[in-house]
Amino acid sequence: MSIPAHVLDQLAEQAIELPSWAFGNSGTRFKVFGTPGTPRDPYEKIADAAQVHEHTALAPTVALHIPWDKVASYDDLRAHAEDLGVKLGTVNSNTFQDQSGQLHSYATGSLSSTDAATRAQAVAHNIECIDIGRKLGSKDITVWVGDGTNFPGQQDFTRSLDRYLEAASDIYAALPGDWRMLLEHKMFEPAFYSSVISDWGSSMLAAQELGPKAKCLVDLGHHAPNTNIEQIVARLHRFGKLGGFHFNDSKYGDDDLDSGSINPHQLFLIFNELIEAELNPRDGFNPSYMIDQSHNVTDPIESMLSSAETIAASFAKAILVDREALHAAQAANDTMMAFQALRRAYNVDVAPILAMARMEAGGAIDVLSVYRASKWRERKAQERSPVGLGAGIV
Ligand SMILES: [Mn+2]
Repeated sequence: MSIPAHVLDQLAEQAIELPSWAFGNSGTRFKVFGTPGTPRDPYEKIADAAQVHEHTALAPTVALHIPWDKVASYDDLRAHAEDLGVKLGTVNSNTFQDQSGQLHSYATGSLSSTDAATRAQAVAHNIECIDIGRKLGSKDITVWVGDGTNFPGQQDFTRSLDRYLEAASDIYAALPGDWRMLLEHKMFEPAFYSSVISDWGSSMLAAQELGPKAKCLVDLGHHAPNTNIEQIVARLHRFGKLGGFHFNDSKYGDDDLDSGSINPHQLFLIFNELIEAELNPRDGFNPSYMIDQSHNVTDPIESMLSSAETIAASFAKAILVDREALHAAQAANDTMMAFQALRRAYNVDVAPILAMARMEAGGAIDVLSVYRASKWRERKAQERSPVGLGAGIV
């Protein structure tokens, strides 16, 4: 089969960002199990992430989470990443946990707290993240708050949002000119009755109020089951507010499973909307593609290799959609042929195309086999002493 050159060109441009926090030990609220060779610090997390880029040629940047990834010298951390062939990307703030030594607890809220000093502390933390990001070469800060309630009447919906918006605008004011503030919504957890930024509507309204540098980040697992996420993507793009993704998958209500492992068709339909969006840019089109998933029963590097390949496959299939046929069928209200335009592309086995793209980019043809043959995990299990079991998944 001959592969159209434009398909390989577009695949070569795809870049997926990996989260540093996905390479550590992970688990559920019930138990975190240790695995041999787990990275002990941000340097080793970046080394593991660089393995994914080495084999897939698809993951050139690593997102950091502050304070988990705090180090003594950010210039040194940046040089370390670049020595390994990757760059540092988005910085993520954390006001959903209390850090040791902090003055005010986030137990009842952070940016939306009723306590002004707690809000100020959360704002200061986000501004510190921006300062760290400037040293790292970042251009985006992702802000997710766990703020919300467990009881009707616990807080006033409107006043909570007012407090959030006022605090978020203080963070926005500290953004460098070429930065973006990505607002991540999540329907529930840790709050189970209401969340302050619970859905794409709240996120978009907040982003519109904050200003043009505020965009919305879509974490696939942060919606009710069966939500039409591809339509949300189209809506956010229509109003110039699509900032990026956290890719993962979900069967019930989690945000932890590997990208495309449960519903690869949804991932394809999202990329189909992204291709349409790119053809019709509104206020720019520059979403970031990050993975945010939790690996409890696999080697995180292997899950990332597999997930990067799955995301690239969805993108490749979306590129292969005959857009002329699709648009003509839509204009003629020929429902079956419009559907078939998508179905034909979805049914293409793109594995050979992806292998060709990886080979041309210097990656491996069979990423998992090459990674296993490298014995990276076995070597790291020897080199790295076991770490204490942490937790914390956004
Ligand atoms: Mn996320």
